Amino acid sequence: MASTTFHKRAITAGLAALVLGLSACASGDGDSGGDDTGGGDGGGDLISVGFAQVGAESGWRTANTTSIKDALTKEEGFDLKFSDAQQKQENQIQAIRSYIAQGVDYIAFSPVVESGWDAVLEEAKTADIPVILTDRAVDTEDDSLYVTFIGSDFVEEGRRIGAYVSETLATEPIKVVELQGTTGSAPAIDRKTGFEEATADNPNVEIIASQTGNFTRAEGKTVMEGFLQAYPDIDVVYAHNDDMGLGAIEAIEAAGKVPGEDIKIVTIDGVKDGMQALADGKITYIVECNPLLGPDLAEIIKTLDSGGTVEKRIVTKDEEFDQEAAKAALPDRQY
Ligand code: GZL
Repeated sequence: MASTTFHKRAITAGLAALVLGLSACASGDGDSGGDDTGGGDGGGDLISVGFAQVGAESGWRTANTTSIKDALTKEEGFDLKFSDAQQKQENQIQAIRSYIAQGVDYIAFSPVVESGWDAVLEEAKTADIPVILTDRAVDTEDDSLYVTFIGSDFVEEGRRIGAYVSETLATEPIKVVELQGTTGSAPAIDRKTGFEEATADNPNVEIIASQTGNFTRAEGKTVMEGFLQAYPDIDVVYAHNDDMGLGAIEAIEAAGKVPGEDIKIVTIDGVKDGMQALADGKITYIVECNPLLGPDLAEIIKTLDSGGTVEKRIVTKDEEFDQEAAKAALPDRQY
């Protein structure tokens, strides 16, 4: 479904070009003269973008931040304003309000949780500032509050890792513990949904415990320590991201067990530390979640700024890896 947004900059561009053209015609000297009235007409005018990032909770987030900062540079025509919300929704809302007050041309953000955004997005809409969702979605009845959402399909990621567990690991009864991502976040909700869908028909798969580790290595380790004390017969850990899986490895080894042998770990993301653990046999399988959204975000903004249209939902592509595939991919991996 295409979405059309002729942002004020694009209209201004047209008007500015028209005025400059007329004045040049009038003066006959062909010199447009005067200041660039902010029309993105190549007159050195930067596109100002306010980006409200979730935080710096994981290797994935670090790679995502790097990708955005590397893509939205002054050389590429952007004036990027960037904030880190430390995984707190109130900080993201505050940052978005600050960008509105500054009158940026565009706002982009990765919503830390799905709900509670309508009010601030209404304020951005009233200020005629287009909003682009990256990485995570919002739960809203009014999809006019954002122009597009670019990110992975988290339900599909859950289905893919669930299919691997069901088809490859659950050839006999297995007890699974789940390390969920941030409570209320789109990836945590959807990855759980997809995994349950993919394993529902296999009676060998028993999910005996599920708890949030908030996407961090430290909290993943703490929750896994609790699981190990409560459940002596865990066969598989399903971690919603590599970082919690890496924390689980620390807990499993501290308990005198061998990750990848006594307890198998499957994760989502595919960041370098996770892929290395997979190559080393401590993680058993990874479904990727590509964090390199910066170039796509830059292209989307440039398209909108020139009066173009973009799809309402842009799904990024994700690979999946076993140990051999990880060994092959590691040397050239960008993140
Ligand atoms: C997924 C992203 C998640 C990652 C985690 O797109 O929102 O947040 O899977 C990160 O590593 O913390």
